[in-house]
Amino acid sequence: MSDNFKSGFVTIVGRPNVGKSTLMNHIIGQKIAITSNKPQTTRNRIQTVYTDEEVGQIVFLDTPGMHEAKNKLGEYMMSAAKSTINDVDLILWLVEPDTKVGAGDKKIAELLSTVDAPVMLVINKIDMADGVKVGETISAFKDLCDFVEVVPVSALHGEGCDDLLSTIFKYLPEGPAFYDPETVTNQTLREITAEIIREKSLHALNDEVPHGIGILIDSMKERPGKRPMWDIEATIVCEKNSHKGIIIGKGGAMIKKIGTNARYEIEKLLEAKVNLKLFVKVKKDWRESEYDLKTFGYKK
Ligand code: GDP
Ligand code: MG
Ligand code: K
Repeated sequence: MSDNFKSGFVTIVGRPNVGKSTLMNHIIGQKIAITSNKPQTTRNRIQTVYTDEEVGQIVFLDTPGMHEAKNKLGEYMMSAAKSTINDVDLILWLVEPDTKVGAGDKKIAELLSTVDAPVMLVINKIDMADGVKVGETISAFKDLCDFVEVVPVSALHGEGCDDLLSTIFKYLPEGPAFYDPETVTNQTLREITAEIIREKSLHALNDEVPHGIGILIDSMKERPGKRPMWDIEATIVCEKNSHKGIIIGKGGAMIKKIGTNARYEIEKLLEAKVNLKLFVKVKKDWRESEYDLKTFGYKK
């Protein structure tokens, strides 16, 4: 490690679907945070670590998209975003290239004006941007907030990501690494496995089940023997009987698709064969209860 090694915490804020998880995945180069077209699929406090042994270490706190609270889950996510913002050295505000400033953005700006950490405007999805619109978006957002930098990127294709990383390091203090250089996340295998199943479920279900699913890993065991092999049982929890039907699908087609896609990803993660059994359970109003939020992984 170099003499003036830098290290610090960075958080990404922005509306749902602007590409926060995709950016994390690109920077780390493997799948950690889940991505989905459906907003609010990212749990709080997933720490993702990027290390350049010559330069420094960045610990990203992947926050959920900030939004108006609609129920307990919403409230929790808003307060999680608030608490993250106060603990970081730098904030990235991610926006899409063609964005009109909305009420939510004004709220984010208001929140950011109360913290000391510098804020960087990151324009994502420039692969699908029109230059004029980008210019308009930048000036509209500059009226809201005092940005230290404006950086355009395409998280999906990786354009601008190296520039983004070196710009981030400019704003981090000198200090030792928090994690080993090999570390990419603070999540356990169990948590990542649940995230993978959640992601595959949301992708397969598209918009059919309105964002109310939770994933429970019931058991996860490595089978003794020469060949690496894991047995995993997990339950997809939903709010209504009608949702259960959709998740199972005609003749079990949907749950089979979710299982196949998840198993493929989990096998790569564990570098082993995986025997995955999925169950579906209805639990009404689980998103409203504090206890259930903890059980389903939204812990404080
Ligand atoms: P989050 O809710 O902010 O975490 O957003 P996600 O990372 O889940 O991304 C939402 C959607 O935008 C996904 O379908 C991504 O594939 C897509 N997306 C993310 N970054 C880019 C990008 O740079 N270019 C394009 N074209 N799509 C992107
Ligand atoms: Mg996300
Ligand atoms: K998302």
